[in-house]
Amino acid sequence: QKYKIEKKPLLVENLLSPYLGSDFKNLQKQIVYHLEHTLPRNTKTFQSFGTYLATSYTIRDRLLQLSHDTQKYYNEKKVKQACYISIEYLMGRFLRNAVLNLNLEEKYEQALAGFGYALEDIYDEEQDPALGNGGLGRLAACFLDTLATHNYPAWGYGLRYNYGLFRQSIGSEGEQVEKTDVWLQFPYPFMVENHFLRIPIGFYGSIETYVDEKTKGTRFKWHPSEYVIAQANDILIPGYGTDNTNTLRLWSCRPIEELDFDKFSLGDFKGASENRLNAENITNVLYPNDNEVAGKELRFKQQYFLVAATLHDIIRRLKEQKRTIYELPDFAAVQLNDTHPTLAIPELLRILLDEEMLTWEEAWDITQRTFSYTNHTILPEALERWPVKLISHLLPRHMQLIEAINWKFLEKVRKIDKNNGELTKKMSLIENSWDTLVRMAWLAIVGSHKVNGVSGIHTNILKNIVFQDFHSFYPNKFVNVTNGVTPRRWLHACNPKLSELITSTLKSNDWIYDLAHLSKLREYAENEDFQLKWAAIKTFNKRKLQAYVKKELKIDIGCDGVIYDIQIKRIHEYKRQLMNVLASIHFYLKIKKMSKEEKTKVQKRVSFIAGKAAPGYLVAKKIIKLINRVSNVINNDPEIGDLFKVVYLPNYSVTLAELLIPATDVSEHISTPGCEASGTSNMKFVLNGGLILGTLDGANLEIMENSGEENVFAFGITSKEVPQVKQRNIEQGAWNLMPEELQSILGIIEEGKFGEADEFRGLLEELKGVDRYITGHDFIPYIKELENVMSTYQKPHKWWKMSILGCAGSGWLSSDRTIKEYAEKIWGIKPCPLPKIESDKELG
Ligand code: GL7
Repeated sequence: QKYKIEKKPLLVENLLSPYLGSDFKNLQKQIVYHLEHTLPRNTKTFQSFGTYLATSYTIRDRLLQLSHDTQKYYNEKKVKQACYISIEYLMGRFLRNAVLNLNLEEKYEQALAGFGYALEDIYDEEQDPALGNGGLGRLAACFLDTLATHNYPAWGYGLRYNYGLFRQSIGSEGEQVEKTDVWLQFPYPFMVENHFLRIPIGFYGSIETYVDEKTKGTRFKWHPSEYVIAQANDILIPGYGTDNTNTLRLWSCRPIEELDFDKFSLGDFKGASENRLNAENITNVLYPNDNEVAGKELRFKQQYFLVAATLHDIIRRLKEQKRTIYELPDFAAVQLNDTHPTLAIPELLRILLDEEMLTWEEAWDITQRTFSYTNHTILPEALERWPVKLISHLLPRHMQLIEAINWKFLEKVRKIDKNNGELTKKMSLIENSWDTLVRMAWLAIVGSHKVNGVSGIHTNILKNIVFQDFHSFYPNKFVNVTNGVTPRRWLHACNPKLSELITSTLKSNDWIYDLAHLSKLREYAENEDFQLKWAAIKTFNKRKLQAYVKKELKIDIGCDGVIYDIQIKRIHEYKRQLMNVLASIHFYLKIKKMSKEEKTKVQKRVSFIAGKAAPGYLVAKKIIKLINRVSNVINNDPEIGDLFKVVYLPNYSVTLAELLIPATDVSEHISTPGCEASGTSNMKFVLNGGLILGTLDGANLEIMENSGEENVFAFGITSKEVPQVKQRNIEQGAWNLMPEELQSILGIIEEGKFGEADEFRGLLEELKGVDRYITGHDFIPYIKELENVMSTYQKPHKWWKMSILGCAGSGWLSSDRTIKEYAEKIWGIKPCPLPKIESDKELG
């Protein structure tokens, strides 16, 4: 039985467009209209893909209308808005989310049923736009959903890459194979190309110096020698149960001149389109690195292109409201999502000084009040530093301004530097090491009024270790805002049965936009009847995954009584997928040694791993290969049968996560403590009744606080203890400290049990030598905790109680809570809901 959600009239229906009525017959007319006029197909050539496109265009119409109303209203009210600049957005599929947020699911179901289609199948026709790598990009997408749902005036700004994150498959040797993600080969109905908004962006060139007649002061002007055009592409973001519809504006790059006609006339056809190809290059591809800097000139160009177009747009919108540039910090709070958009700081300064003719003091004050910066990682390989030479060449005026910022900043530092310039050197925005480099994080800190980490432990590490000097210098600048995830996509949409059970149990669906309501589930944690329902939903979701594995990988896995143990995330040494697969070898060998009798007592388990490796990250690619080789041996060993399986799922994506997370019994978040800034998938698993097997790192710690320590399978040392262990590894050699069990597993790999002995030598040498991620040290506690997971699973009452309590404690993990904190602590923005116009007649 389906729970009926209260219907709220859409503002748009009351205003003008009877065409957009939401009666199912009206929806059918709209779908047929698009089928015939936009695609164009006809009712005889109806197929699922065409139906998906036509259906999506009807949603886009509705959202366009709502977004016009929203912008008009925000402009009238002159409200302050958040502008989130991020070089990545990992949005996931759009259609289901929009239909649910607009509360139109039943109507669309009915409309499509009339054409012989199930809405569920139509959802599956959509590609998953992968314009991001991992957590950082997915967080940005969750934030957009929350901002719209809670009626915050907000914009997202990013890049519309021609090619998203590569598609991954697994080759015959178990290796990762990468293919280009040509996501724009078919139209993407949810992105509206905005041809009216084209902004010229300059590069290279020279700086002119002149005397300002009025003030007699020296002024500068940058004359770029090359220009490209930034064109806006808007994705409209519906909120759940509200008319407010925000915009994610993605810039794509176009040439100033499409075709060089002179060259064309001379027969130089290739040269004639050079301009276009060079320009398109800028937004051609998403760099596939996660937690690592690519360091390529083209990436730097992408970063500048993004911020220059964005600031131009923000200032244009400010001026449209007839406001002055001095009001910028009251008009927009600009959030820098990591250091990738840091060039916004010198760019704004340039605009204010060279174009708006402000004084340095005025310009710097406005800049600092406008920006704030989120740090997402402390891994040294991810902290951006760009060569001064490269910046000077590409953006000469910006380099000059960075030097000026540094000069003025260091003047203040010198006053407190008691140690022979040591502090000044440490805090300088420009570093002299193997090259002269600009430290982007330092620049972001100095140019912002607030800097935040993304979990309690991460912010503490920032304050006390990574940015310690800056924290002493600016004691009020650093704040924590723990990450969160949207319960719309990550529970309501991806796990409809659980959503229904929660709504019917709580007799309200308020939890969908106020997740704290989940705490009321606590009283059902030990209720047998509720536990049975809860467990049945898990089984239902596991069956779906089981069918997927059979269909896609031709592997038979069990379901009832089998633990689904899942680790899904980018492949990275610090995330320790290697430790996971080494443990699988351990359990495999253990089962092989068992008698028949002993085998009957084994808790069955499937260990799933999914995740991509950056194409240039060779160690991570080796780890994928090892997992696949191990999986091949274990899954085909008749002595093991269905007792244990290892399944590597290729091409991990948001869509795959939506299938996996609801089907998980236990998920692994086993990073070396101190390395995972937060992690956000851990939150999604808890929300869906999955238990966590994890280390004392990132948001795992906050999950333990909120859901109860006893409801998490935690193991291992604290981040504070890690440096000592590392030091011991260096001094004594990790091999000498390694437990025997692990030594013998490494021996078996070296003997060539999983392919040629040489294949994995590099991986093993690291473990035996320094073992930077302390796998050896944590191996035994990890195995023990896994055993604890398996024995707990055999006590269903305890297991389901833990699962329900985990979920009940996850109110804190909502991105709605996160955004409220940003709005209050950092941005100073308030919700601005569109007024509801009461209407007694349903149009359509
Ligand atoms: C990350 C962190 O690694 C991850 O722990 C965090 O949850 C996420 C969002 O804050 O940001 N930092 C980073 O560079 N990437 C992340 O996923 C790619």
